[in-house]
Amino acid sequence: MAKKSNQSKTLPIHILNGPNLNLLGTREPEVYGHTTLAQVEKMCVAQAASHGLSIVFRQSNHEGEIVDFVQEARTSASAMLINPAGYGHTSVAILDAIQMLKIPVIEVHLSNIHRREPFRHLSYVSKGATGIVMGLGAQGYLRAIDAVAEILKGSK
Ligand code: CA2
Repeated sequence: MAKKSNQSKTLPIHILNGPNLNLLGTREPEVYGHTTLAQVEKMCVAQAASHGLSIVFRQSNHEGEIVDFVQEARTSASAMLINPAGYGHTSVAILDAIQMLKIPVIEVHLSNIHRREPFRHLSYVSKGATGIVMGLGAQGYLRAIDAVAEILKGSK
């Protein structure tokens, strides 16, 4: 009979994407690039696997659903990446949910929100984030996964 391993498997990294990101790659490529969200997901799966990690990748256009996803991460994720999209600039509810997490949280933005319109300069989510990656396009998700892998390695 196969021996039971006492090595516990790391929980997946949850990657949450906010409103309109389902349309990524189809409009405003000069701001957000040509990569679709499905392609970003594939890239994230590969990057996480290179660190021996797995991901759960989600997108929602609904604030309450994103709050539900964040709450779910409390017990089923080792870390969370979140591109809150427009809700980053408005949602105290998403910030409140993030502040209940005890895992690393990396906020990701494709664009550098500080080079854009003043109303994008404030992100409520930033107050609850361990770290922030912005302005690197889809590559930013991969760098955020690298950061999380490093943090999780250090906490083992
Ligand atoms: O740069 C980012 O990642 C943003 O989170 C993207 C949000 C924007 O409201 C934030 O200020 C910065 C917008 C996501 C909209 O997604 C689109 C996808 C395809 C085409 C146009 C927009």
